[in-house]
Amino acid sequence: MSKIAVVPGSFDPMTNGHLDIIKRAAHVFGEVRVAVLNNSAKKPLFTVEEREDLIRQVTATIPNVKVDSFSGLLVDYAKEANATAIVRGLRAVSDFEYEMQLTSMNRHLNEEIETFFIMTNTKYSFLSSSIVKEVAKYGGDIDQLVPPQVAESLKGKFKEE
Ligand code: COD
Repeated sequence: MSKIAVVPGSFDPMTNGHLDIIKRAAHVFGEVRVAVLNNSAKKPLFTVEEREDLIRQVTATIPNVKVDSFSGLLVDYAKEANATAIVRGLRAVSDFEYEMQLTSMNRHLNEEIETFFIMTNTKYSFLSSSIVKEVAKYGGDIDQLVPPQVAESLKGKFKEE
């Protein structure tokens, strides 16, 4: 039976670092569910629908990647999706503490779902959605940092302001 893995995140918006992790996960697992967190407490730049749509466009050529959103607990979403794994990306040692906390809590909530970590390609290790948004806001060049569809949407968002 092919194994399903969830790649969860805020993806506000997706960067080339996220894409790198999704592609690597898709090489290893039978199916990858990219799951966008729908969190009403946060004020994202892109709506959940916009974020899902962008990820769908960018991953359209990877047949075993599906895009979805979730609210509530990640482990509940993973169980519902019949996933046995959660995949997270690691950029640097600074990510480790938060990831360890998240993994331990998820394990406490559901022992059967295992978390796997994939090291990012070093050329994306400095990338985060917030840094990309800041650069885009002030008109900096983001074309090497995000997929073309995301770059276009980001430029559109900041033109609106
Ligand atoms: N290179 C490689 N990986 C990267 C890069 C990069 N440049 N940038 C980000 N990543 C990785 C991150 O490490 C992460 O694995 C993934 O990409 C998504 O990143 P983000 O920043 O979009 O997503 P987060 O960290 O905000 O996601 C947090 C969750 C949504 C997973 C978390 O808040 C959650 O599970 N919420 C649901 C509530 C819940 O279950 N809570 C209990 C557990 S604490």
